[in-house]
Amino acid sequence: MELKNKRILVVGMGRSGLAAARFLRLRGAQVTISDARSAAALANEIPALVEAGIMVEAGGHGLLTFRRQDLIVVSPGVPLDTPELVQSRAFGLPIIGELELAAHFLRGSILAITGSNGKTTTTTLVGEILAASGAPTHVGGNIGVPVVELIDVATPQSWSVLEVSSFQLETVLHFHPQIAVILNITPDHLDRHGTFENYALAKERIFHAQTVEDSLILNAENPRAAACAERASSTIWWFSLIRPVARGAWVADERIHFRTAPDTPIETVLPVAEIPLKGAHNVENVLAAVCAARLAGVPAAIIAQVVRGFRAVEHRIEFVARHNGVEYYNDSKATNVDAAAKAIAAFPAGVHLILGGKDKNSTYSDLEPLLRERVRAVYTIGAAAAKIESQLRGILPLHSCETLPNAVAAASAAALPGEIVLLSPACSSFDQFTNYEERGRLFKRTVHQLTSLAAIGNATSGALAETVR
Ligand code: UMA
Repeated sequence: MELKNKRILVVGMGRSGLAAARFLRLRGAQVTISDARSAAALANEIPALVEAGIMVEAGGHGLLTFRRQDLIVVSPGVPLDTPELVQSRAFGLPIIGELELAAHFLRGSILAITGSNGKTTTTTLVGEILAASGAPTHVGGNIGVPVVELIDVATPQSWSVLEVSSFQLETVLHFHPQIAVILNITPDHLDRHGTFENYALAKERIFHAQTVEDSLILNAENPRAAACAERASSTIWWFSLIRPVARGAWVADERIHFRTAPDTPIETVLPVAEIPLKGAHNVENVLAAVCAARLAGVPAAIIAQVVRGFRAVEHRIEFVARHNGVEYYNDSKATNVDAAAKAIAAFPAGVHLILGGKDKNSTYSDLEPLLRERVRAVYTIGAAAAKIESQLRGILPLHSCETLPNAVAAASAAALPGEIVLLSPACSSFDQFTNYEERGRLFKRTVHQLTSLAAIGNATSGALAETVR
């Protein structure tokens, strides 16, 4: 792809757009970057962009700005039906995302992971396994490091382990992973994709450029992910939590096994009990990682060693504190109903659950069986609170808390020793926070403040008791 002197518009001045604009400018393109946010809101970004010779449009997207271009690079969070993009498409302008841009320049092998849930944990784990095997490894994508930033560090020998989202996949054409993983496809982002099928079709673009030489790893127990086998030209590998697979990884006799074909010897990788992560969904993530890493040539012993030492990624059922016998878990990354269901299922009973945020056209009543079985009460926050409460009324006690600190305080006051306070909101964070990380950090801070205040309270009353004596 020739970039020199090309007029290229980057839409969105977030992590992805800023990285794309800098990359394009360094390759000699005439770059404009446009963002809906005001110049004041972008005051930290604009001076460096101007200094680098990038033209900046802030406070909205001008139709003319979109007309005078050879190529448009759109950030993942910008919907493709944004009017300016619809118009540009009508004029025949090519519109791609940063992942597709990077795909033209990234050297070495690509191992890409998508799915509605588990992407970040699996990507991090696979990255750690490959690195432990001695392979030059770089991790990026939706996990937070724009893929264009890997272009300069990737070599023909290296692996780029990429977390890829439906938003990023929507615009790919040349993106060609040698190993692709679809962990699961369950409803998410319906506000953006409109229908579940559209969302699933965006996910399917992960194998669009694959051939029989490439591997596609699918979850045998997730119907929509498994259905991809019929639709891909790739060589299919499976993983299953409940039954042996012809080729791939599965659980039997409480242990993880792997084989390359039905008639090849079975390798036993490690006992399930040695996986230090909560929940059956995390066993699925490990199965996918085992399969991907074996296909990338890593011996089973190294995989087992890294899995044993792996800790929960921040904001994914992350243990925060134990106080008065109550355990607090931060699962802020659970931005859809299925992710929250998986987190609830990781605890047998006694859960005080904080739900809410920005709704994504989700159905919260899908949680009913799990709520009845394991959850004592729900504490709602954010813009989706009224919808959640209307769908869950009569199932269990509901407390409208509006804000996260209120919810933590209410849940902590109600929880008994042996019970759990879990933030697993089933919504995105954008109504009250910049992102799910900020929401998770506030949860942790609030829990720590609460527990340290209680500790100070205890110490003070202890000192008082001594004085009285
Ligand atoms: N913007 C516009 N016009 C619009 C919409 C947005 O100008 O119509 C601007 C916003 O004002 C903002 C910028 O676009 O300045 C934000 O762009 P973005 O939403 O694409 O966010 P980035 O900071 O570029 O981060 C993106 C991914 N964000 C999304 O997909 C929403 C990050 O994934 C990713 O880590 C990063 O690129 C690097 O690859 C986050 C995410 O929430 C974690 N992903 C979703 C998820 O996991 O569910 C898919």
